[in-house]
Parts: sequence; structure tokens; C-alpha cells
Amino acid sequence: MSVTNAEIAAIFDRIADLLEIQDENPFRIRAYRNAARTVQGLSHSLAEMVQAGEDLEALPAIGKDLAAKIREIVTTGSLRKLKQLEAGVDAGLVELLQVPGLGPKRLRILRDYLDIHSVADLEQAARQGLVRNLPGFGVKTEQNLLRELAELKQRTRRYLWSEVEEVAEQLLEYLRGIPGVKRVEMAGSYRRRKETVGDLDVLAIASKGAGVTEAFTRFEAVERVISRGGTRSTVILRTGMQVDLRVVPQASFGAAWHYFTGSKAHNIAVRTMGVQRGLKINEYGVFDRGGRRIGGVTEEEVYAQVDLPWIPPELREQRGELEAAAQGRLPKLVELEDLKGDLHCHTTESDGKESLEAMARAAKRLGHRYLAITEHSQHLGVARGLDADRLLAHCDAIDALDEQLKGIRLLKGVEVDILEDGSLDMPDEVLSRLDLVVGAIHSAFGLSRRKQTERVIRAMDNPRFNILAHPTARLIGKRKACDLDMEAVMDAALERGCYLELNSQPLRLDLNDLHCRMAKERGLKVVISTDAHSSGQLEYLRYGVGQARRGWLEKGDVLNTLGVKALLKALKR
Ligand code: DGT
Ligand code: CA
Ligand code: CA
Repeated sequence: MSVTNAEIAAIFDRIADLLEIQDENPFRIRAYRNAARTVQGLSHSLAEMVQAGEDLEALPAIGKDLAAKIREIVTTGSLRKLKQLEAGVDAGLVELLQVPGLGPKRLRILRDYLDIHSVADLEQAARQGLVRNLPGFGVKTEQNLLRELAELKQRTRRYLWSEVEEVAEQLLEYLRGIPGVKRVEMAGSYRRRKETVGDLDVLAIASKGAGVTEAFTRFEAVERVISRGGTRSTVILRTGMQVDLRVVPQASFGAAWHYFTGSKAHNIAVRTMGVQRGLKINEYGVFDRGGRRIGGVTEEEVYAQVDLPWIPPELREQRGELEAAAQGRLPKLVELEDLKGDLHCHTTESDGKESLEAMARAAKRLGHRYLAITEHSQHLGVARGLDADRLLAHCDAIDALDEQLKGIRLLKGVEVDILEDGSLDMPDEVLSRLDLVVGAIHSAFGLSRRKQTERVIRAMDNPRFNILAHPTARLIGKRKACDLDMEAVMDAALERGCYLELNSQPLRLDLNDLHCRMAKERGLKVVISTDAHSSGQLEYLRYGVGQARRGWLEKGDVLNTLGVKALLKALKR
């Protein structure tokens, strides 16, 4: 199945919506709307027209520019222009567009009158009865919106990857233990290590009558069974998360694993490459013109049929991975074992839950060669942040323990607050006593892009500054990212010999995957740190590594793959 006309029309309509939210030129908006209508009404498949090389500009309302966009959608499964627009519009507003009854016009009114930028904002305003008085709204609309919002939350609930990890691993182990089950693997966004997962997709090979379906529906965490079949079953877990199980024959396993791993855009692009070679690629296998199966036992076979090497799941987002694979320049992605230490953690001295010694010994057990102790500074009162005297005393304690502990080097650091004016919440003389200075924003998250960017760059102007921790300060699903000109921040870091952190806390994962790639393209190394507040959290590095891999990072792109000597040298400014 290739891209349908309806999907193309939906993309054009969405672009029109986004342009309208941004108060763009009405003629441009109308051009997209007209194009959407034309595409929707066509009786023949645009994908086929593109593949046959037909002239799209002959269609009404389709000019050169839109024809090129249609070709891009058909061949890549997505449109860069749409992604750019989505990135430029408030993510909250984009989400609100999904609410039935909320078009761009109403969204603009909500934004302009009530400063509504998210589902949560709208819910609050509607509960308070503020929405009914807006022009074009009313009591009934307000009530409808509240109902739609409740349903939207139900529909779009996503789970942090880390929240899903345990049950996913348990389910794998459980199913692998069923007699007659030959193989069980996870697919979908979980396998691609997306920071959030909508549902779990499980694939199994089992001999007939192995009872894998029965066993699946009796899995301990299952709350109810939605459907039960020989090849496909669906359950809902107690957490509310859906899990799909597909039982496939061995001959199709690779094709099915590839298909259900996604992403959808990646699949469509691979399938299109198949079409160009006269092949049919679907979840059952790879088939030649005569309908003969010529591959599909393994994923490698699927890729090989379109002349590509196997592509790691984290890269399968249709962001250039197919081109890179074709040219033999796929990255060799960083692995957990490549990391030599952790450069951000807390102890009971500030808001950590365990002592300095417990943290240090745990890091040593993990095989770390170094651990930087980075307590909060005093501006963060809620975290019992340290003033200069307490930090200096803590440094002595770190040195004393470092003397005693063999096999791991303890580094003296701080997670200093970047104040609103970009100055650092600790005197320079104290900062110069440290091995490294990690700086972070913990206040004034809502500054304008210009002010926030200036603030961060000013902090990096301090020659003692080394690493910008959780750069956007977002909390997934809870607090949106600060408005930062990330390219400017990265360029400034590079010029000054500073680094950006990829914080591995599951709720942060900040930098995100696109930022990681942005850093890599500039030659700016990323630091993968845990920000651990307990010894168990020191193992969160695996989450950071997942995100880094989605961001195409290789060992050489990550600062803390260096040994301690090289690391300290790299931190010198
Ligand atoms: P999620 O669950 O929202 O976090 O994201 P995914 O990627 O796990 O998506 P899901 O569970 O809807 O489907 C699993 C995979 O199945 C998806 O990544 C690609 C494949 N797939 C699903 N629907 C389609 C489709 O309509 N066309 C193609 N080509 N692939 C699809
Ligand atoms: Ca899924
Ligand atoms: Ca699914």
C-alpha cells in the first residue's frame, strides 16, 4: 500500500491550518486548501501518477511547487515543509488542532483572548467558564469542548519508554518461556526507542497449537482482552496500555518485524524502493513480479532486496537513513558500553537520596572510571542548594573520598543555576576550584526566545562554564521546552569550548533526538549524563543512550566516552 490521496490531502489541509494559526498570507492558505480539495476529489491514485511519471501540474490547483510536494510525499511518506511548520508552531496549539470543533480560527481566538497554548490551558479555562463568553463560542460549545478534551486525553495517552520497559521485558521473558514458541520480539516505537510509546507491538513465531495466544491473554499484567485470534490478539494492561501480539510464520518473520517496527514513513519509503525494482514488499515478505517470495525470513533480507544494509531501528524515521544506508555512511551508533563515566549527579548534600559514598561506590560497581558530583547551588532553595562555603566543604569531602576509593575518579563539580540575567549562582573563585561546572536553568522558563538564548549564551561566556545541563528544561508531557535558538546556543558552545548535556532522566531526555543530530552536524560533542538522585538512577544512562542513538550519535560524538585524562583536557577552555 502506498500513500493514498486522502493522506496527501490531509497533509495539505494541515499545512493550511498551521499557516492560518500563524496569521499567514490568506492566498497561500487558500492555495493549500484548494489543492487539498483537488487531491481529495481525484479518481485516480496520485502515488501511481508519480510512479508513472505523469504530469501533476496538469491537475487543477496544482502548480510546480505543489507538484514537487506531492512527489516528496509519495516518495518519502512525509513532507519536510510540514515538519518545519509544526516545529515553528506551539506544540500545544498543534495538539489542540486535533480536537474536533477546533479549527485554526477558534484556536487563534482562544490564544489571543485567553492565552491558551495547550490542552491543559483550554481545559482549565473551559472549567472556569471563561470560554463561553468568547466571540463565536457559547455554553454549549464550551461543554462540547470539555467532552472532546476528555476523549482526546484517553485516545492520545502515551507512556514514557522507561515506564513501558519493565512490563515489555517481563512479557518477552514470559512468552519466550511458553513451550512451542520459537521466537518473540518487540517491534513498533518501543523497538525504535522513541521517548514515548503509544502501544506495544509484539511479534512471535510459534508452532501450531502452541497456545501462545492463550498464554498472552493470561499474562499477569493483562486487565482485559480486546480480541483473540490465531494470528492477532490485542489486550489492555492494567496501566491502560494496549499490547498487540501478532503470530507470524518463520518465512515472514523478517518482513513482519520490519513492517511492525516502522516507522510508517520509513516503511513506505522502503516499499517505494521495492516498487522501483518491480518488487512487492509487505508484512508477509518480499515478492517478485511473478508473486514468488524472494525474501522476508530476516530483516537483512528485506533491506538487501532494495540494495541496502540493515538499518538500526532507532534510525528508521525517514530522516535520511535510507540515503545514508545507500551511500554506505550509516553511523556506527554509540552503545552503553562506550560510556566511561557520568558527569551529573546529586547526593544528600543537596536533593539526592543517597550519600556521597553510596553514589561513588555504585558508580564504581557499574564500571565507571569517573563520576562528577554536581550539587545544586543555593538559588535552588527547594533542592537545599549549596552556598559557597558548603560547596567548598563538600569539595574537601569529595577529595577525601577520592583518595580512599581506588578504580574510580571522583570529580568536583556543581550544577549551578543560570540566573535570569545569565550570571551564575556561585562566585567565580569557587567555580575555579572545581573540575567542571555544569550550569542549568531552573527558573524563568518562559522568557522570549531572544532573551532565553542570550541568557544561556551569557552563562557560557563565563570561562569556567563547561556543560549546559538539560538545555531546554522540558519535562515530557508536563512542561514544554524553553524557547531557545538551539542552533545559536550550539554555535556559541562550540566557539567557547562548552558542551551540551543529554540528560538521561526519562522525563527529560533533553536534548532530544533532533538536537543530538544538530550537535553532531556541527561537530559539537554531547555529554550523556544521568542527573542521578539515587544510586539506582546511575543506570539511567541507558535511556540517554537510546535517545543519542535516535540522534545518530556515534562514540566519537559523545564526550564521556573519553578516559578521565582526555576528558579533563577536553573540558579545558
Ligand atoms: P506508537 O505505538 O504510536 O508509539 O507508534 P508505533 O510506531 O509503534 O505505531 P503503531 O503501533 O501504530 O504501529 C506499529 C508499526 O506498524 C508502525 O511503526 C508501522 C507499522 N504500521 C502501522 N500502520 C501502518 C500503515 O498504515 N502503513 C504502514 N506502512 N505501516 C504501518
Ligand atoms: Ca506501537
Ligand atoms: Ca500497535
